[in-house]
Amino acid sequence: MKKHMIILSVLGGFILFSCVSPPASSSATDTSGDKSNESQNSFQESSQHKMKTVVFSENSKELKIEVELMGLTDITVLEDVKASGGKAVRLEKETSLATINVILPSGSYTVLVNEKAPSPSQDAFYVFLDERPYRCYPSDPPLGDWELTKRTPINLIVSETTTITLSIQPHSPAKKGETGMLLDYVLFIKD
Ligand SMILES: [Ca+2]
Repeated sequence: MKKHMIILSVLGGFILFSCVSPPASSSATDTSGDKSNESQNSFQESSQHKMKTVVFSENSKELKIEVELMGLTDITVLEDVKASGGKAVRLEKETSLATINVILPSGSYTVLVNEKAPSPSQDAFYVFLDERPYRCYPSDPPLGDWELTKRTPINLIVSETTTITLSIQPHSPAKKGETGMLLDYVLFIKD
């Protein structure tokens, strides 16, 4: 009789355990589901951040991004003693592309590029802020030396901290630019 009780209570325990077990395991699944969502999100973030990211510090007045340190496709990096960091790049192919993510706190910004254009037919290129293209070029005719693209300042207003993708290409989908110019750095100035 005692044996039966033990067996019953063991069975009961087992049954109780089996009854409790499904919700327990399903709640465990839910939890792990949440966790896997979280890790998926952070994975998406980290895979997004495989592209280099720079941060415009809250208290800074400006951020200088060396073009040679951006993610580069079909671009040659050149030594240039007059360039910032001693290096610059040449946009030399139709497919040349430089990209980086920039985290900007709220504020209004002017964006300029330090450019050396050898001729008026090798001076216009595009800066994309996310998907939006801005045609940039230096003085006309270009100096043939380093100068900021002050003729084509890009004005940008950010209402809250935002990550934008900055990319540089010769052309925009709507209009052709040119190739053959040298680019040194992109300057974000907080207005
Ligand atoms: Ca540079």
